[in-house]
Amino acid sequence: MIALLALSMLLGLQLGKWSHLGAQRGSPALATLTSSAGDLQVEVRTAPGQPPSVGLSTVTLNITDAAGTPQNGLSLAVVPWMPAMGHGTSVTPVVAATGKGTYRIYNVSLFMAGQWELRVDVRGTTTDQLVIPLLVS
Ligand SMILES: [Cu+2]
Repeated sequence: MIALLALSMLLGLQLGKWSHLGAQRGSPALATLTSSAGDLQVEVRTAPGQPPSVGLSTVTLNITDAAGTPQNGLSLAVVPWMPAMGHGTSVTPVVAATGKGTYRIYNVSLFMAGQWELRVDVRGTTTDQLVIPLLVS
């Protein structure tokens, strides 16, 4: 009984630990966007808050082609940008592809409230651009 209790506490701790790593597919998306050239469909989720709050966020992208097929093997270069004030961030985001068309962007430093965008250059099997609006409160 005590072992079971300990196990469930451990599982709870583990789930708590994972939840900050990024929103999961299946939870509601913050936005669904089409790439600039129109070839990619992108679902956007943010963690730990959705919509994001001031501070560090993880942004998860689920990328498919127009037919809904997940797109693996893309290389993403991400620049957080605040258009109204013409500045980015001193922190460089880190991108990790986790398969099934999922890309996690860590270290997105949204250090002010207001309208930001993530400017994403896509290279690989296709060349395209994403502009992802993020309203930070
Ligand atoms: Cu600003």
